[in-house]
Amino acid sequence: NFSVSSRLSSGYSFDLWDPIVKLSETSQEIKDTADKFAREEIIPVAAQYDKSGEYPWPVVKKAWETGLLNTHAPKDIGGLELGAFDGCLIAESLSYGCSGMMTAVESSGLAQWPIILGGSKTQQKKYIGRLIEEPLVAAYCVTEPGAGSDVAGIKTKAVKKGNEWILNGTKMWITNGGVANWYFVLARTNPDPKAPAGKAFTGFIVERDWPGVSPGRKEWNMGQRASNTTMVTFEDVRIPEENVLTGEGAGFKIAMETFDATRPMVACGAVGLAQRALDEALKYSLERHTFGKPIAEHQAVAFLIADMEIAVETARLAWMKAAWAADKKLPTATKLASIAKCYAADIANRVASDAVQVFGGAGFNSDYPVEKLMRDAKIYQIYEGTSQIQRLIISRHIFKEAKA
Ligand code: CS8
Ligand code: FAD
Repeated sequence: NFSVSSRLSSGYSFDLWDPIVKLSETSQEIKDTADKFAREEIIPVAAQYDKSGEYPWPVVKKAWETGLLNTHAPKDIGGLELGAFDGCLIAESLSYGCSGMMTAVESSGLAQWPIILGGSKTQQKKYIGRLIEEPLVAAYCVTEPGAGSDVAGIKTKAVKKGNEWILNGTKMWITNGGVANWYFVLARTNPDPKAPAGKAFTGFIVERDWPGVSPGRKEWNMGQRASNTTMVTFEDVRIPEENVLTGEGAGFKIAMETFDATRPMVACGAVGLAQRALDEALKYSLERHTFGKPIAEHQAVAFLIADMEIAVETARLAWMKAAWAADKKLPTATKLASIAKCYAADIANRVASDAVQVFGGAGFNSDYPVEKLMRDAKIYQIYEGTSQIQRLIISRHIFKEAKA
């Protein structure tokens, strides 16, 4: 019962931006492929996966065959080495189809970024190469039951014994936790509580099949139910030295740098969802009649839709600037990523809620598409750093710039 929006089928976005942003031929091709995938492979099954909560393996496998997975993998290990901008084009389209499926796909990308940024060629070939060769996914394990926003507060620890590290701890809310082939895991390796965060943590690559690795049950979340969220427990897991990223103590910075590339991705996911909510509301407003005319002709409804359009356009510009800064490795990339993520998350929530309003009673019902969009939107203000944490990062940067 998801309808294909006329704006998606007619190329809903980039034509409007031509005076500002002319996509390269390759980027346009990437976007067209992702749009087609969303239209043909995701939209028809999104409601079904939302209801069942099953992991959408057939869709993930098809996305892998189509080349929409692992797109940031370096060229010398067989990847496309797409930058953040092109990755965002894909994520926005996938999220337009279903943000839960986008999260399932892009979380595997999130797990690969620490290895792209801090991994050796051998590690990249072995672990990212595996994902290129087979339709498998990975997961990024930082958050714990006791610490999410405060990454430096995590308790999972790894202790060196000979040529190995022994890992113990529990990670929580891990996307792809139950379906991943391997995990990026951040653990404390310096027990001294006074050690600075930038030196106290180490990043490891941990295989799902190693003894002591146990994913928990799938969590039943408010929205994005096609994605898989679980606890993952590590009990005396033996990690060979060759699976350490960069070196002892480098983990916190790798984990943070990763977000510079992936927060624009989360922002564009929120924009894809908001665009979908807007398109659905627009269509409904032209069809539904009250007081003898389409509700679109009531100014209160028309202005609601105008505000949605303003919101989507501006949030899209925010992710574009952030992704561009990430690709250019500009010093402002971290701040811009947080601005885009924070702004787009708030926009997605407002637009989805307004779309429900445009639908009236039907908006509150799961036979119509906007109820799912409203449930799916909430997580954008929470994962990859809450909206409060984005404001914390932005304010820290502003004051640092002011004092410089
Ligand atoms: O704790 C940090 C933070 O970012 N918290 C939020 C946590 C978060 O975002 N978690 C997300 C988990 S993953 C997830 O949710 C996936 S959802 C599914 C995927 C969906 C895909 C579509 C903080 C609050 C920003 C910082 O914490 P502090 O403890 O205050 O540390 P700092 O003093 O700021 O920094 C310590 C050192 O690290 C360096 N640093 C910080 N940020 C960066 C970046 N790049 C490089 N290095 C960084 N961005 C900092 O410079 C410090 O190093 P020094 O050498 O000491 O100067
Ligand atoms: P807390 O840190 O306990 O925060 C609780 C509240 O306090 C929030 O409103 C927060 O904004 C506020 N708060 C905390 N500190 C401050 C402060 N200093 N100033 C102002 N307000 C503050 N993590 C991963 O590592 N990998 C994943 O793949 C992953 N996927 C996720 C998928 C889902 C569906 C969910 C729900 C979470 C996922 N997470 C993942 C975890 C996610 O990143 C955290 O939930 C998030 O960072 C917040 O941490 P928390 O839940 O511990 O909240």
